[in-house]
Amino acid sequence: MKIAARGGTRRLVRRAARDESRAQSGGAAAARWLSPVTRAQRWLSPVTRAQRWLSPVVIAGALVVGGVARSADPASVVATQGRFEEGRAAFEMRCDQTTSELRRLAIPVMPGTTFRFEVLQRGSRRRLDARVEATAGTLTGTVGDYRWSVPADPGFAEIRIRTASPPDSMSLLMMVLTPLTSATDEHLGGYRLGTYPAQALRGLEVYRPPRGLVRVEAQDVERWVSPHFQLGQFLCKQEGSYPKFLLVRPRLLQKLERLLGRINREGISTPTLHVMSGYRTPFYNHAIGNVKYSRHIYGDAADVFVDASPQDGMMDDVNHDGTIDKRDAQFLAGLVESMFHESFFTPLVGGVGTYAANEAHGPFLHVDTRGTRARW
Ligand SMILES: [Ca+2]
Repeated sequence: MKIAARGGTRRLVRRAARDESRAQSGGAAAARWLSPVTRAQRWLSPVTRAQRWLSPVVIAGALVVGGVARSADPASVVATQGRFEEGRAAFEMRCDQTTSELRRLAIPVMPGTTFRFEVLQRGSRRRLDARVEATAGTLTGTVGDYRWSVPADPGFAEIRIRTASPPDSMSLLMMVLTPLTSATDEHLGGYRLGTYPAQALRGLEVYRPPRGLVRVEAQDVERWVSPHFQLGQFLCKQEGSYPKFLLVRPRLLQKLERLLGRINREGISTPTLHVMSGYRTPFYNHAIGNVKYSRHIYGDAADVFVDASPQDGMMDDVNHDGTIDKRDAQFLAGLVESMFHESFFTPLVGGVGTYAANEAHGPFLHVDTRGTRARW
């Protein structure tokens, strides 16, 4: 969806920003009574533990042990050199409405469908010959133009793309969704989901209920969804046992990776961002007093902060003024803003909100990719 200059759209954007703002303050209030659980989850989460204790070298080792990537593969060299690597390949992959050069990217697909993707020279429409492999399903296609038959059963599969010229590789984590139609009594696979609003906000496509969600077992939380983010970082904070379900959209991952790269180029060394809140089920979203159209339930919003030095579960003093407050969130918002006129940013346009600390949380930044510009 394009940004339109018509008054109706501007009103909508302002309203969406207000809704999100109200949602966040409601969420903060609810977080106060949920805070013991949240704190426990922070310390018990395998992903958080890994981030807290594992050095980049150990993370690289875990990747090899986990069989996610091989050490000789460019896709696995991220964070092994002691300096920040953006994790971008020398070619592009284009599918549906996404164009990406990230060496890792998770893509949600509905079971039993056909996923078409192209392998392109960066910044051009020229197709490149590639060697493509998939761990499940069937791949067909010719030079740079491929089709993958998505398996009928929900789960994860990997598509690996290798090009000879330029020599590089890419790994797509294909997340075969569990259709939302299989939810009964507001539950999906025993996980409490609640109900998505049946009517899209103002009829907008981005506010239609998702067609399916990603089923996540305990062993899935460390799957890499992009070069510097893992699946578990986006899980809803609601209580419950596995399997859990979530949605994380490629555009959000692309935006977070752009922001992370921008932060590191600013001289702030951090291997990832702390995702305070990623996906929220409609049930959890409602329970914490949020408005029903929050971008978090659609899988393209994240509340984040930099937590690298020290790693203490709080925002760092990223603007180096000796205090940790809303101005640190505003500093990060400024970095997002600085990319606004870059061509790559056009499909990543969305909301940016900054929040001050309260008794439940420190300052943080909200970003989403709703398709229209919203600021608060
Ligand atoms: Ca500061």
